[in-house]
Amino acid sequence: MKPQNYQRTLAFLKPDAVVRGLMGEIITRIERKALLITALKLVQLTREQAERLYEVHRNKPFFEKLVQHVTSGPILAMVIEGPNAVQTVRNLAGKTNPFEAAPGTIRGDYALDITKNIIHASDTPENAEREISILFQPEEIVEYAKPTEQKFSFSNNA
Ligand code: 3AN
Repeated sequence: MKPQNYQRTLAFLKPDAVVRGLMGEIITRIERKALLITALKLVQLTREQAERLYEVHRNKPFFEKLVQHVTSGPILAMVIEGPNAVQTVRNLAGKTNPFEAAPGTIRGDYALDITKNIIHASDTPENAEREISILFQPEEIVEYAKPTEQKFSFSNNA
């Protein structure tokens, strides 16, 4: 049975991560955390998709640089599920600024540039649904469970 706090979130590896060959490394971290990847694909974002994804930052000075970066090459988009998936994936990602991101986090370990900071991860369940709908058709998301999750329920489902 799925715990009460079961969520899904949207994450994508930015082009810097893809071209540096870090996809496997980062997918491994997500899998090791026992999260469930229920959709995964390489996408060449259009400018329109990128602008929609980063809608809230439209008036920020870094917006154009950010859109240019995420459309500069493929991204690896994924839907990730699990208990508190939104916060859990953001914890794995680490702080936005790579100089503040703790060692052991994805950004803390692999990034030196705030634009090319390896990974995007939704910040709320509502934004996750909005962002998922920009990148995935419902039929691209697969419903399945790991054998361990079928047998045991999570104990911390407060
Ligand atoms: P996060 O990705 O950690 O949720 P947001 O949503 O504040 O951070 O920002 C979205 C993206 O915009 C970040 N991943 C980063 O690449 C870029 N960004 C955020 N703040 C800045 C900044 N002060 N200067 C340059 N780029 C920024």
